[in-house]
Amino acid sequence: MDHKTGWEGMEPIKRAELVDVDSIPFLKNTADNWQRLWAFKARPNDLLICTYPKAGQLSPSGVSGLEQAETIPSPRTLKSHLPVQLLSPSFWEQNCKIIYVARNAKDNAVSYFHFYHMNKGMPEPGNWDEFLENFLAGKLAWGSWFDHVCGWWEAKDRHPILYLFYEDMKEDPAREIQKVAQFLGLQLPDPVVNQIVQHTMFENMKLNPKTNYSSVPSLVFDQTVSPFMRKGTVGDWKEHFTVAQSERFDDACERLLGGSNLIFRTQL
Ligand code: PPS
Repeated sequence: MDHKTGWEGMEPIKRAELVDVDSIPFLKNTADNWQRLWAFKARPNDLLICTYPKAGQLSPSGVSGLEQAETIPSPRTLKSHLPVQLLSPSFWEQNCKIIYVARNAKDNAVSYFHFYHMNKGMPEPGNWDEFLENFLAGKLAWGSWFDHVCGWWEAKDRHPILYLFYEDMKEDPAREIQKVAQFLGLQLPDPVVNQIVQHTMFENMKLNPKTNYSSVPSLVFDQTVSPFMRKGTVGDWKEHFTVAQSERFDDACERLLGGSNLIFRTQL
């Protein structure tokens, strides 16, 4: 069978530059499409899954890409990395349900660094130390992790937002799936929950071509550099951070998250 992927004859791609929208750095493509993104029409029964990049959206079936999103039938599951203040107002007007997933800064930064390397459409990552400085300064694509997790945390008191943590999902996936079900007004029998747990296990998603991004050509995602489904653990940061880097992150977390009651676990 002759499968067309749409990637045939593709030229090597150039690493993107970052362009600010409202002082937040975005990939140039996203910034160029800003008017359309902002004007995006949500539907009341849309479910939106939001994360800072590499927090484990666990939802590769969610749609990214404006054209696709506009044409698919309801009820839609959409995903976004937008900081809360830049989400299209239509989602608030339609009172859409939103699930936010946050991951601790250290593991998130490690994952993002590997992704910057393997995704040839991202800007140059620089070395590990430079990358961490950019992470702390909010100079990576999609802006500051701190502002992102805090902004959505505050928004959850005003909107139907279920705020979940990657670490909780790893600790007890069935419990977190039940939280999602309850939020969506669904009653899931235990066998169904167990099936979801199986399907969403890191090891199974890594093998599943629908979730491991193996269909994306290596000119874009070079999975020999780092697989998209890389490690899927809590605490991998210990393999990458020096003591000094770890202390710098701890200080930043205390300073920038201190005012909220937002608490992250960096190990289980
Ligand atoms: S993206 O590109 O922002 O949409 O990436 P995202 O899927 O949000 O995050 C990728 C990281 O999440 C890990 N991941 C998982 N961990 C545990 N279980 C499951 N099922 C799972 N699916 C994705 C993925 O491995 C990336 O983290 P790292 O630490 O790099 O492994």
